[in-house]
Amino acid sequence: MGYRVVVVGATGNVGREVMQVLAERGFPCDEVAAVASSRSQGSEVEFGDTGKMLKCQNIEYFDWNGWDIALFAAGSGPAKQYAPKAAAAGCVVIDNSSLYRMEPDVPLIVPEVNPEAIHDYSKRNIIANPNCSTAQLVVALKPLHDAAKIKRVVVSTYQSVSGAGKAGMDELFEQSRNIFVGDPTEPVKFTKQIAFNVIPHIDAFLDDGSTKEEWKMVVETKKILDPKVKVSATCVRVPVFVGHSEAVNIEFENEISAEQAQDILREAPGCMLVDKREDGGYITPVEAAGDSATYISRVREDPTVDNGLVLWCVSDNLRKGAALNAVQIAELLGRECLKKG
Ligand code: 11C
Repeated sequence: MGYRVVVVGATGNVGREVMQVLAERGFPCDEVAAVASSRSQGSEVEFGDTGKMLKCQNIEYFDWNGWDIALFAAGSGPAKQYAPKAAAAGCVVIDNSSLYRMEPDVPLIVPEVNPEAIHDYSKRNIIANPNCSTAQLVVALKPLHDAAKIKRVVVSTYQSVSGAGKAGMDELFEQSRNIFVGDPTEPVKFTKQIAFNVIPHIDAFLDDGSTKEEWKMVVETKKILDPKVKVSATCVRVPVFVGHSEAVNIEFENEISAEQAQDILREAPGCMLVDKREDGGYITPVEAAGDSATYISRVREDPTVDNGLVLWCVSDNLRKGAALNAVQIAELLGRECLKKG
């Protein structure tokens, strides 16, 4: 016996990936409903590569009763309006938006890092999925924190345009083509030209000069990993279609060598160490796209601080950063709390 699962935002970048990951991992679904806004009502989405087509239902009229789990990938607006309705009907919501992440009675979970938080799901029947750049960061940090206790992290991100949705991907494609054919177009989705450029700005500016994306990395890392860890983040959009990269500088309480860190990361859940210290012996986003792992390369000691390490971390932002992590939460919920059969 399996679960009755709803995918909300089924036609978007993350929603489609959720379908793919559910099918690929053989998540025990008795039934799957594709739900979206009225604009997508009636359009069809494929359940993974199974050939099974699902017709999108309009979220405004969807009856949540009798459904076990709803994976929301529709942004904060629909999450605000519909997640409480689903939750009240007994359907556990796993929400990919930032709306509920920092609410104290909503667990924010990366299963490799804080699986124990799953037991708090019943406080609101809502579980939050972290921001993509946070998810891959904490997967890499957790085993190192367990080994030598992290004091401070300084992270610079190189985030792909798919983090800004399909419109972001279309803008990079079209802008690149238009520049090549000598007919450049003005930016629409991004604030400056993204083709052949980098933009040190993701999400809204805050009063202290940081951006909301940077703030999310700080507060979410604390909530998931350890509130004592200090984080300084600079988030940058780069002209890459899929896959976020991060240069991470870590200061530890206790001694840890690069070799020890490599040994730990080689075995750590969700991590894949590719660190050959030679030409091409590291991972780039093009290679991580479509994959489930958080890749780690370029692990080395930082001689400018006591107990310091530097590393490079890359993951598919639509998978570990969103859809895969959400499905892993659903698997954890099934194993620990909503047992069937
Ligand atoms: C980006 N990280 O790359 C963002 C997308 O809070 O879930 C995801 C935003 C979020 O633009």
